[in-house]
Amino acid sequence: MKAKPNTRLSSQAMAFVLAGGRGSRLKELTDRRAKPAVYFGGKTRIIDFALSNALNSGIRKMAIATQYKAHSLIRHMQRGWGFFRAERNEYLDILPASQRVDETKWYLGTADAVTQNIDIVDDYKVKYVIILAGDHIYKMDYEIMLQQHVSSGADVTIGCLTVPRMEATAFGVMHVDADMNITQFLEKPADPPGIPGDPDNALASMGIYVFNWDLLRDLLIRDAEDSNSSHDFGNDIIPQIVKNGKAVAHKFADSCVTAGLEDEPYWRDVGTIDAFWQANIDLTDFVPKLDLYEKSWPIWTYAEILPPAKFIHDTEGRRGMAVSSLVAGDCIVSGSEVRNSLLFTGCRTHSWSTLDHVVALPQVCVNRKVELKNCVIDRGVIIPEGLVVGQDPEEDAKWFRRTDAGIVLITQDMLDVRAAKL
Ligand code: ADQ
Ligand code: ADP
Repeated sequence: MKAKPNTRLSSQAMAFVLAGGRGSRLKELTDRRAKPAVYFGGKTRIIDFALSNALNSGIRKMAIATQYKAHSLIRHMQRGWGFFRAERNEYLDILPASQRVDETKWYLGTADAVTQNIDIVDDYKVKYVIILAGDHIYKMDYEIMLQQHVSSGADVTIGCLTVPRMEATAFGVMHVDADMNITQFLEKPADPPGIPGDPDNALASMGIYVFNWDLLRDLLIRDAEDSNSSHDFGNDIIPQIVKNGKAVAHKFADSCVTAGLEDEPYWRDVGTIDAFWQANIDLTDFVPKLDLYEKSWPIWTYAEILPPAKFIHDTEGRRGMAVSSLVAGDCIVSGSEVRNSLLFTGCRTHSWSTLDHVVALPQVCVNRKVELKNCVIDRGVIIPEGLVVGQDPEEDAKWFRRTDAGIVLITQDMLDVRAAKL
């Protein structure tokens, strides 16, 4: 009997992940690392979501274009994603902007990041390319989007979701007909058009695109020769296809993986301090909208083999406890109270301290008699004894970055400046 061929389209597709943007609205969290390398959810980094989606969808060929502050991202990829094997026809290439094509050019725009690596994509010998952003939190089965792309005969299929109209200024916004053909596409419009019949919402591009490689290759070569182009998908390539070809919208709701806890499709651009804090804190909900514990769609990451988290009474019998919180491995909570918070790997909290709605990135040390509320603390920060944050907005803003919503970002540099001035 003849074996059946693999009919999953993902076996003929590669994921090209764009991870080169700056993510400047995350302020000091992206001073030294690119946004996709920012930690999220207690153990993972933001890029793990797009890569795990690709892996879980059956894609075994991936390329990641990096540029801005790429060191911690590259290190993470090497440590956590090095299990792809060429002998199994699996590839994962990290593509830093390395001036391979032209010694004067970094990646100019998102499309240029692909153009500069055309020869590498050619070598993958795939029929479809799915372009992803490396900086969003969501679970999605790309195979379903690939199936729609092939059955509709589109030149490009664009992942889309519904967002409140006034938030759509940060997105590509589209109009579609009854068959989901995109009839209009506006990149980051100042006054986004609403959905007909639903004027308070807009249909926004997720920055996820499926192309047949042959077609995309031709478009990129033509775009590279166009001196008026900014060589960007959202600004140049997509509007051009909408005008001259067939662009089709794919509804995220059709392919999102919700784990059955909530029906609402979950997608977050954790691009600001407030959004980053909120999406992390949301994980402490009794029924979180994003379920990290669901086994059918695991989020893979690099994790060191470390001892378990430990909760101890201090020498005077003060309880070390955490409630409604996520506490990663190698944390020690000693004589302190942690509530509605996330402690990433390797944190320490000491006696008489309280943490309330705090996101502490790896290796944060909270010394004694500290009170922290509504904070994000960068990796490796040592919080000095007696520090109180979250009670006096003026004092918080004097030393730290306090957002309008009252979330306080604390970095070691800020604490060092404070220590030098006090
Ligand atoms: P933005 O998110 O503003 O809009 P952009 O800044 O181009 O798009 O970033 C997209 C992705 O590409 C990010 O992951 C970023 O890190 C990466 N990137 C940016 N510049 C790069 C470069 N030169 N080289 C390599 N990688 C780079 C896009 C679309 C919108 C859509 C939103 C959805 O243009 O239409 O609505 O994504 O978030
Ligand atoms: P991550 O926490 O994302 O793994 P790190 O914070 O360790 O990454 O570092 C990110 C990048 O910044 C690395 O290239 C590292 O060498 C550099 N770096 C870390 N701390 C400092 C510092 N105090 N001054 C300058 N560069 C630093």
